[in-house]
Amino acid sequence: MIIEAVKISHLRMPLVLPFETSFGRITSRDCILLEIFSEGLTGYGECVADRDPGYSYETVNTAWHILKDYLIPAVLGRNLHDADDCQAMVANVRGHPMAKAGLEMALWDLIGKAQSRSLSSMLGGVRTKVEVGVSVGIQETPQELVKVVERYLQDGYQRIKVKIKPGRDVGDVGAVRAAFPSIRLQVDANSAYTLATAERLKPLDGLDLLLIEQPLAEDDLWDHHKLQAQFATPICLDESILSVRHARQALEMAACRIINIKAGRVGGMNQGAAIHSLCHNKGVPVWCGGMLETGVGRAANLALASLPGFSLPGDISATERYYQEDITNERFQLNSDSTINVPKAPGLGISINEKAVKRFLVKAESMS
Ligand code: SMG
Ligand code: MG
Repeated sequence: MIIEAVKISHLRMPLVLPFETSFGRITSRDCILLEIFSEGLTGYGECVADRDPGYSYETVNTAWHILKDYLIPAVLGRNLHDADDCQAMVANVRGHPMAKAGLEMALWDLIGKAQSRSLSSMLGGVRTKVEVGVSVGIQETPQELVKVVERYLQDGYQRIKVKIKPGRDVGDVGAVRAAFPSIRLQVDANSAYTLATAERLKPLDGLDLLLIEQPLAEDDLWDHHKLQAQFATPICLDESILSVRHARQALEMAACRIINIKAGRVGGMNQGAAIHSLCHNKGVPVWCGGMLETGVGRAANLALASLPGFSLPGDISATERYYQEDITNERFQLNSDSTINVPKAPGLGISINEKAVKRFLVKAESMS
């Protein structure tokens, strides 16, 4: 399909509740909505880079620059048959995986619409609904955290992830475990510890956690290897895994036993699916991470999580957990068994609420 035009829109959407991690607190979420136009069809994509470089070095502004000055010019007017073509055309740009993944997502949507196939079926998905959990930010006090967790359990979430940071770790997680002895529970430190300070996390090993996510720095596979050797609980890597190669090396050096897959972090669905296959072949569990996506990225995450090796619940919650008003007409609901349905319609299977896009718009630019 010849790419005739591409539009990028920087959006800022208020969150239902503030979200606090070890690197900061946000009350709204920025993203870039991509639209690519070909043969009378529009493909939508979401670039998940946030306003600040807290989770990764990419921000909505670096992604804007890379998309506008490099990635979009690389595909405009060219004939693309699939995501492999897209990946080949942007391969000269080093890094910036979130910018690349946003563009690739829009292409998947476009091609799915042209071929009348859902993203899930194009990727080789095997599930019509996927198990999900909720990621709970750091609260004022451990008691407040227990209350918030209780509310999510009442909503029907059967897996809880608690964000931790130095000083707000063992006490918080211990309080949640004491209140709910049998729930599926895991923690995420977003790189807030060193090998030395992670010593204090040792009591987590007694709390029957599914996993400890990204305790150490993102560029520190080796110390994760040393830490994993000290813990019975599996370490799961998120920020450290930016490619299939990183995933293979992390597994070879036993730096983790589980991998969180986010298409945005690894440069696209193609690489996300490839990391899934690598892990599936080795019997290593994977799950789908989240970046507080709008309905656009949420649809893509559900399709990715429908692949057979996604054996742990994803950070994919219902729309109402994040946004009162979303930019998709479709709202994703939690089923009573803590699952969300995988979209069936062609491409991402979503349609855009243009009024909402206008309301949240910071700036837009079209290129043809
Ligand atoms: O989408 O439910 C969601 C958020 C899940 O905790 C979540 N994401 O490190 O896994 C992670 C964080 C990254 C985003 S923090 C703003
Ligand atoms: Mg994480």
